Parts: sequence; structure tokens; C-alpha cells
Amino acid sequence: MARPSPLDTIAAFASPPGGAARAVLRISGPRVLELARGCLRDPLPAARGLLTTRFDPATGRGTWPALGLWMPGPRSYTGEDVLELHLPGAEALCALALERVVQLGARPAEPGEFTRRAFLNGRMDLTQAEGVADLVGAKNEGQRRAALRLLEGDLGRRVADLVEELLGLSALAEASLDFDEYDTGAVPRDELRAGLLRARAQLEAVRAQVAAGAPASGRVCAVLAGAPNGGKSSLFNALTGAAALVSPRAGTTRDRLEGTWRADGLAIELWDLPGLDDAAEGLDALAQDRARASLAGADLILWVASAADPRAARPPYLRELPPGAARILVWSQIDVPGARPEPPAELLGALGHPPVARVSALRGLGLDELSRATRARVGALPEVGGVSRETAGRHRMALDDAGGELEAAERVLDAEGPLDLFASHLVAAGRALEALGGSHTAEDVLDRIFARFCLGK
Ligand SMILES: Nc1nc2c(ncn2[C@@H]2O[C@H](COP(=O)(O)OP(=O)(O)OP(=O)(O)O)[C@@H](O)[C@H]2O)c(=O)[nH]1
Ligand SMILES: [Mg+2]
Repeated sequence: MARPSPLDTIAAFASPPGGAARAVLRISGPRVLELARGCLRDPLPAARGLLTTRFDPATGRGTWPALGLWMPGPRSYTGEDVLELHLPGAEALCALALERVVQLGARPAEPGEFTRRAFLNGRMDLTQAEGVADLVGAKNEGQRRAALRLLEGDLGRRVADLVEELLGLSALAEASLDFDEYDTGAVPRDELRAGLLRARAQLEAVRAQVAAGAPASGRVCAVLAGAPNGGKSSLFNALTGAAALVSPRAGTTRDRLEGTWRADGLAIELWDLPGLDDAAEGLDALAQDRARASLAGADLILWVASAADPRAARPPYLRELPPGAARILVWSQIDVPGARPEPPAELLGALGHPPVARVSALRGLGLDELSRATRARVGALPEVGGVSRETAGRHRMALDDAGGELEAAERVLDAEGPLDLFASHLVAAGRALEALGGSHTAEDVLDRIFARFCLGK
């Protein structure tokens, strides 16, 4: 079967079939403007925006009210010109509307074709596209959260970092080849080995992340969130044995930190987030956006409020907690002289009366209480899901391929083998990883992935 051309303008209903109050017809591609002129009574606004108009099916049977959402490329879902028409949902009218836009030059879209275009136009990587499919197919809360984590693009970013590391290392090996040739004797085998060990550790970390999101793995993802300076990173260090930066300056943590916490026998993937701060600007605001996205993907929120901070009672950003997400209030820094022994009723109420753990990361107080409370809370979570089996399987295969290449590279080093062979294994590992994000991914693999989508997505 011939592949649908990416140059066509495509159209499909983004709302489910069957009568409804409203139906959403999505159109994307180079000819959207021209099409709109053919079926709407009013012209589209010059810039991105909303248009109230009437749709004309050109059948002599009148026109219907229509709301047009105009999103010119490249800042649209697909990266192309996109028009979404909100029309009356009666099935007969929907059929006529689609017929009309096809008459005007659009082609009915394949399932997943809008998202495929988003991927082809660099609006998202392949792991994020899989996140979209998983989100649409999510059957429970746990699956929804796992899909959101993918959609956030974190896996793609980590893999891209690792690929860069591998390519740098292979370049170093190639450069050493030249040294050999001129007999300077400067082959930095120790440096290559150290780099390889680093890359393998990074790969293991990505594997652990993928395993945590795999279906029915039972792993839970918890975040430490709250106002700046609440003691989140200190607690993160105490729970995971990490050595994250801690300081009396508000806004110390910028990037999300990740570690494994054994809470009362349960392995928990723990994230330390930047303190939430409405007034952040520039780079800090970017860190805030990422922190909020992480918050949305967590199974459990450990809200850290300092017993020594009189403003901890009701910070404004409490409203941003995803409703319904499981929470524990961590009443921190209880060792500070003059600290309030109990959290105020106002804070408890705002959080929906969660279980409370009183801790001091500095003194190691209350950590067992926190572990027990966490274990109990996780036990009561609705099914902890994961990404779909298709997604998990594809990710695992790519990572296994890359792992195999890195092992082969190590064997070459062990045997004092040729460095160009060493370098070629690194490049092959990089290729395997790039397939995860979607560069160097075969068309038939893309076909399989996007075939899982529903029409109009
Ligand atoms: N006395 C005492 N001080 C603490 C405790 N936990 C943290 N601190 C101090 O509080 C300050 C802030 O701690 P961090 O762990 O950096 O706080 P954070 O919530 O990660 O801060 P941001 O990353 O800026 O949001 C540091 O000076 C810590 O040493 C504690 O249990 N007791
Ligand atoms: Mg911190």
C-alpha cells in the first residue's frame, strides 16, 4: 500500500463518532487557508485566534453555526496550519461537512496522522508521540500518569544526552587512532574506559526509569514538592543517600533530581523538585514549568512544609496540586528552636487532610514514620499502571541493543583490540538509542506505532 503523502492537507473528526452536541473537525496542511475560504462565510483572522462564523456545505441546504480555532504553523500541534471547526454534532451534518472539505481538496486523515506529522515536523519526539497514544488509551489513573511522564519528554532528553556522550567518546577513540599512526604513543585507554563506564551507568539509569514505567512493575513515583527552602533536598539526601546541593538560599534546586528510596521495604522512585515560586522569572520560570509537569505525573506527592517557616500555612501554589493525587504532608525541620510542633489546621484543610509525618532531615528524626505513612498510602492507591506494553517493549528492545553494543565495546578494550572497532560499537549503541527518540527509525516501525492511534489524533 502506498504511504499517504505528508504534503496533503488532511481532515478528520477529533471527536468520537455518534451524535453529540458538538463535533470537532480538525484540518491540517498547506491548503487550510484556501479550504477555509471555500466553506466558511467569514475569513480566518490574520493571526492565531477564534472565529465565530457559519459553515456552508454548498448543498443548497443552508448553513450551520461554526466556531473556528485557527492555529497557523509552525506553532500548532502538527507544526502545520491547523483549523479546528466546532460544528453541530448531528451525524448527518458531520458527514456532509467532511464531504465538503474533501471536495475542496483535503484527504481524510489516517489514524494517528496528525500526531505523526507533529513528530515529522519536530514538534515532539517518538517517545512523546507514544505518550499521546498511551494517554488516549489509559484505562486507569496509574496509566494516565505513566503516559504523562512520557509526554513530558524527559526520557527523550535523557537518551539524547547519552547519545551525545557516546558520540563524544567515539570521536575521542577515533582521534587516538591518529595518534597511533604518528606513533606518539598517546592512546588514552584509561580515559576511554572511564568514559565507557560513565556511559554504561547512564544507560542503566535510563533502563531503571523505563522499568519503573513498565506495566505492572509495581514501582511508584513520588515527588518532594513545596515552597523554596522547605528542606526538600535535605530530605531527598537523607532518604536516598544522594548528595544533592542544599543551601539556605531559596531556589537552590533547579533541575529535577531522581533517586531510589526504599520506604519500609518498598522501592520508590523519588524526585526532588525546585521549590514552587510564583515570582520566578527567566531560567527559574522554566524550572518551575518543568516542576509543575513533574507534579502532574507523580503517583504520590510529599508536600514539604517547614515547621520553622511562619508562611508555610497556606502558600498560594497549593492550588496547583493535581486534584485527586495522593498526598502526605511532611512537616519538616521540627528540630529548629521555636518551630511549630503541629501543622496549622488551615494547611491540613487546604491539602484535604492528608496523613502527616513530622521530620527533621538534619537530625534524621521521623524518617521511619514517613516511610510507614508512604507505604500505607501507596497500598491504598488505585491500580498503579504503566505505559502500554507496546511502548515498554519497544523501549526495552532499543536499550538492550545499546547495552549489547556497550558490552562489546568493553570487550574490545579488555582485549586491547583495535580502537576503530571500539568506536564503531559506540556509534552502533548511539544509533540504537536514537531510534528511541525517532531519528533513524524505520518507516515500518513508525507505521506500527501510529497505527495504534485513533482517528483524528
Ligand atoms: N535545622 C534544620 N535545618 C534544615 C533541615 N532541613 C533543611 N534544613 C536547612 O534548610 C535550608 C534549605 O534546605 P534545602 O534542603 O536546600 O531546601 P529545599 O526545599 O530543597 O530548597 P529549594 O531547593 O531552594 O526549594 C538549608 O540551609 C538546610 O540546611 C532540618 O531538618 N533541620
Ligand atoms: Mg532543593
